[in-house]
Amino acid sequence: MFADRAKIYVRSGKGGDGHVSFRREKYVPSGGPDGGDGGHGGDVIFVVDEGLNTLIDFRHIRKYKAGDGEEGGKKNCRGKDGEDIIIKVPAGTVIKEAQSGQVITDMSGDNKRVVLLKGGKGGNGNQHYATSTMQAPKYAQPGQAAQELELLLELKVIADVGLVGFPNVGKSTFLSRVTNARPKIANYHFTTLNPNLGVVDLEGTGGFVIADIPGLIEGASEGVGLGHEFLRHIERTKVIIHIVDAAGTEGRDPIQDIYAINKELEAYNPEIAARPQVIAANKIDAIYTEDGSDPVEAIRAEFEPKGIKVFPMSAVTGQGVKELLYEVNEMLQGIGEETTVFAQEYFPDSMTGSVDDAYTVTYDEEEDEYVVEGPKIEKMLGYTNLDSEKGFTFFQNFLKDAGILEELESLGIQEGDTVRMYGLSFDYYK
Ligand SMILES: Nc1nc2c(ncn2[C@@H]2O[C@H](COP(=O)(O)OP(=O)(O)OP(=O)(O)O)[C@@H](O)[C@H]2O)c(=O)[nH]1
Ligand SMILES: [Mg+2]
Repeated sequence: MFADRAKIYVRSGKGGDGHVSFRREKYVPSGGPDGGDGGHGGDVIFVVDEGLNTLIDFRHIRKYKAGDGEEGGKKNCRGKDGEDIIIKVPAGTVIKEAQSGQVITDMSGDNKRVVLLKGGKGGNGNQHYATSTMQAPKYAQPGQAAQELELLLELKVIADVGLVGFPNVGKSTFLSRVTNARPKIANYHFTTLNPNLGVVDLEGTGGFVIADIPGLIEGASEGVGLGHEFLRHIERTKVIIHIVDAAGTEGRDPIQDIYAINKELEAYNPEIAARPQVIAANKIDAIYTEDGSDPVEAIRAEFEPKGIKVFPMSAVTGQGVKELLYEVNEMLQGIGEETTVFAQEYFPDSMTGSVDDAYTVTYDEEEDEYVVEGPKIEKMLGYTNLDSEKGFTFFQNFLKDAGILEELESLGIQEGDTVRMYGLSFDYYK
């Protein structure tokens, strides 16, 4: 398991309830309503932190909750808002809904700050509900509910060029030679466990970013070695440098190696396999063959007819490295600027506003009453003066249009039965 995937739970803050209270004044027998509004719940906000490059922090803390809004108080006192929670992630983090795996947002490019879950709105205090006919409203609006989601965070680094190849072929050596990055280099397999990024500062060009990833081996797509999950880090790259040990220092045949790696790329994602590729025939300083044949020529003869260019090089001595870089730069120029950005597939309720439409209709056996609840109902109750005939007709029409009457009927409601909504009760008549 790499530190570039994490599953976390997030919850926004609940809105504080509105308050019911009445003014107490000397010589005034019963004052007007002065119940304050509830505070808003805190939002769940994701921001990009350029200083981060792994999701390791999310292995230790898995639950992230914003603060709840406080209840309103007497004397029109508004409840305190709940605190937002700000979650910092590295650039290139793709946020998905955990169950479906669908993308909610891709924290890359200009997308540096996203309100993923909005806090619930605070409820209105009873100060809002006084009307000429209802002087002493005993109703206040409850705060909106909190929202929660299980999220999958996946880091897909943003680089122009990806390095692929077997372990030990010299990927990290190459990165350290051509960029400012200083990855670990060692003569054993799987030295690299997390991706390394480096910037190539090539004379006369704008430069580009290279991602060095762990080595692949045959069967990686079935989980052999480190598996192939980390290939997600080259999903956004435009060009692939396929590094092969042309000297065959571990006894493998370079041509077979190239085919084996390409097969693994294909198994992970055919789109990556189809991306423009160049072959870096590395370790030419170590080539020795008994019959004097040139393995680089063999690689060329095999792959150049397929349109893949082959560059002999030594990442250790630096021989041939410049030629390869200029070719890659040329390829990048031809492809243009845009990086792959993952489009939104999953829409949390609070991003679309549809949370306001939700309502429930239930039957309360104990009280022998039908209960209608939901934020939209509350809102309507808040706006409507039910004491006036006009207001009441308006509210009835709303119940009909929203499909609530139909639901009540399907639950078996009879004329004269009681319907309860947020502290208001009335009898049902057609
Ligand atoms: N002779 C020679 N040795 C090289 C060359 N490039 C790399 N090496 C050596 O090969 C070994 C592996 O190099 P790394 O750069 O760590 O290889 P890697 O592909 O990043 O390996 P993993 O991270 O394990 O996948 C080290 O001992 C390097 O010194 C080269 O051009 N010539
Ligand atoms: Mg390495």
